[in-house]
Amino acid sequence: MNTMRLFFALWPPEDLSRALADGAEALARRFGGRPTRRETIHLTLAFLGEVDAACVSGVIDAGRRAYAAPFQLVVDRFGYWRHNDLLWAGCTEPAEGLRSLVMALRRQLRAASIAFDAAPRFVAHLTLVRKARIVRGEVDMISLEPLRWPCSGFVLVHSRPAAGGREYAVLESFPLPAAARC
Ligand code: 2AM
Repeated sequence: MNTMRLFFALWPPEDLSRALADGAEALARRFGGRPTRRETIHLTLAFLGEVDAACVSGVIDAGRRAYAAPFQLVVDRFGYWRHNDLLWAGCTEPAEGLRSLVMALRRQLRAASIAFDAAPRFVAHLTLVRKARIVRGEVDMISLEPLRWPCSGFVLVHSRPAAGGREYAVLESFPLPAAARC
């Protein structure tokens, strides 16, 4: 079977990804680990994993049916997961609009019988450094100047192996219509 590794994501505008990439490099200098490259910084909405290439059009249709209104995120904090040494940026106040979008996507994927990784508690995060080494509580001491992110669309991404890691290609973009009802 010919498969493609897919996920739905919010892709930050360049000014935001640049600020986050600068932050990632500074954090990696301080705590070690591998900073995320600017062009790959994103916020995953739903991770599908390996999908039969013949089913991709069904995935795109599910994305098109996932209606939600545009919203704004404020990226204003760092977080750290010890189980996978992942240092990330996220939001103190997760936007209701983001939750609605994730729920709408999950509904449409389930309705189309498309499998995805559905953690019971969705934690919105942008991975900044992998394999970082941080002492407990240390991450709460690092401040992040709030970054405002107006979100007016999301994307379906194809993750492919590449020299030195993975590369991401946007397969399809989905605008969030201003008149959408949640
Ligand atoms: P991460 O940054 O926390 O590793 C592409 O791999 C994207 O999908 C990443 O943002 C990754 O999150 C996310 N993702 C979610 N669940 C995943 C899984 N089970 N395996 C790999 N990536 C996953």
